Amino acid sequence: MRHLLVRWLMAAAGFGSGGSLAAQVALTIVNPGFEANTVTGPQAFDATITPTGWTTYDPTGVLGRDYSDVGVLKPGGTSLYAAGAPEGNNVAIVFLWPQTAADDNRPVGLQQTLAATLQAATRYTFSVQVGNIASDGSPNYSLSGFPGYRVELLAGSTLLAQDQNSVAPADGFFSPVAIEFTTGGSPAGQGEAITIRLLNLGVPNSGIEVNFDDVRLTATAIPEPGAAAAIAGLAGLGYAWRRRGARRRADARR
Ligand SMILES: [Ca+2]
Repeated sequence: MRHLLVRWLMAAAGFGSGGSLAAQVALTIVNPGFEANTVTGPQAFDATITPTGWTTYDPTGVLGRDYSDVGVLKPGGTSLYAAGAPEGNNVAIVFLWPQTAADDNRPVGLQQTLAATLQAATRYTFSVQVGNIASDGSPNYSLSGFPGYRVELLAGSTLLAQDQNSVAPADGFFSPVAIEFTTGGSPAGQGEAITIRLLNLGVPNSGIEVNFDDVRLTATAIPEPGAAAAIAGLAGLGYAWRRRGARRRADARR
């Protein structure tokens, strides 16, 4: 009886029959770990690939000039990342070189617009691994240092949340980044498609390449305070009914 009552109340409050009060849902990201493309050949990377499911973000036209490009890296067995990829075999590349003064401090990277749209009263958790590639000893360019990163969460053209350089991975390592963002009752961008951006900031004289892997976004519906209180109250009522029924059965056995 109690379960039926709670289920009915949750349905009435808009949580779906039998649904969880605050179920976390993983929103679909195409190719979230950059495993969809195969890196072949003698080198560990392919800078001719735009990872499947992703498009370039390059508002100032930096990519394609000189060697600046995006691609896919398979670091296993190299000294670039001695521990390999954080997820699967591959990671994404955003490589900006050479950096002329005209290219400095221009964010460039990858973005993906999801099928999911921004919902009211929902907590979003966006996480990604950010990598600082180790030097490969090339005399022509140096991968040492780190040009800075920013990851952004948008709905339509509304910037919801971002993380810029909150972690500083050492050369040859990835660091996890997570952003939490909770919408109110009628958020800006509500109903618009969610976009994720992964950017190399192109800070001059401080490294060339940023790598990304294991991109995730989850959504958790936050119950309206009134609905949650009603459910808690009626669940308590159901409990009381069950207790009363148990007492009656106990009395009957006497
Ligand atoms: Ca991967």
